[in-house]
Amino acid sequence: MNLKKLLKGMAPVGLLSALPSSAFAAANLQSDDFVGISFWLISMALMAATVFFLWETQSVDGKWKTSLVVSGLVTFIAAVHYFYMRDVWIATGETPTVYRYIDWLLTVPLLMIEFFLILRAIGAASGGIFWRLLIGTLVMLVPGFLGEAGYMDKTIGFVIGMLGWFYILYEIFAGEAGQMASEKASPAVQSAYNTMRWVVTVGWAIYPLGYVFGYFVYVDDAGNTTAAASQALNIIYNLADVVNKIAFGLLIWYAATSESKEATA
Ligand SMILES: *C/C=C(C)/C=C/C=C(C)/C=C/C1=C(C)CCCC1(C)C
Repeated sequence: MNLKKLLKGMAPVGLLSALPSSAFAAANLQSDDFVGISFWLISMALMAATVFFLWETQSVDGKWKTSLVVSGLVTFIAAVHYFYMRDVWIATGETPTVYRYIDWLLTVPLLMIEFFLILRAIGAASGGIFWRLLIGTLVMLVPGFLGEAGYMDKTIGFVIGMLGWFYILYEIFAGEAGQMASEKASPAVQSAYNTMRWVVTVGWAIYPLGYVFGYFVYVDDAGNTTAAASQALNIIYNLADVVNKIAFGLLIWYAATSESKEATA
């Protein structure tokens, strides 16, 4: 590897090494705080995943490079938010709703770009698909935030958010996006597209599950949520991020490397 390449590879590493100083530990992590431990573990995993995805752009073919960069941006943005969320949780024991939704508001549209890139690799994806997916995203996330933050009835926010998600599912299974995918494409692109549908259906379903446990299941007789509610909410959202940000990126990486290997073999 030549020096220029090495320096290019080192840039993200340098950037990432500055990250931990942006979030000082406000309090000590307790050994029985499993939600706090999950925040800690996942913040590190997101950082490592970022370095990995950006580094690996060097060993895949052209059209996959952008996909891997987008995966790296998703894990990078999430890593920064996890530092802050981790601190809020450890210092106050409260759910870091605002940081969580700012993270989603940035990373979910990036995942939509990722889906769009896969679609474009399949055929001529129209810009309209991207905008429709983006609108679905906003209809899903904004009412979710309003519900969780207490600006809107929790049930209404949830129901509208579910409709946004169903619309996205409709678009990728039956809409223009869904129809395009059944046309000819390389096996690696086909498998990336199937992975994507699978992730949006099963992987994303974990989030509304977290909302249900956080606001509807662990409720006392007076109708207030209990301590178990915020623990369940955060641990479920955290696990969902491992699946939908790190594992999803790895699946894209797998499709990219298998196709790139085939091309050079
Ligand atoms: C990296 C972050 C991701 C992929 C976040 C995804 C978030 C969702 C799929 C959220 C979905 C929700 C509903 C479907 C109903 C309303 C409540 C939400 C916002 C949790």
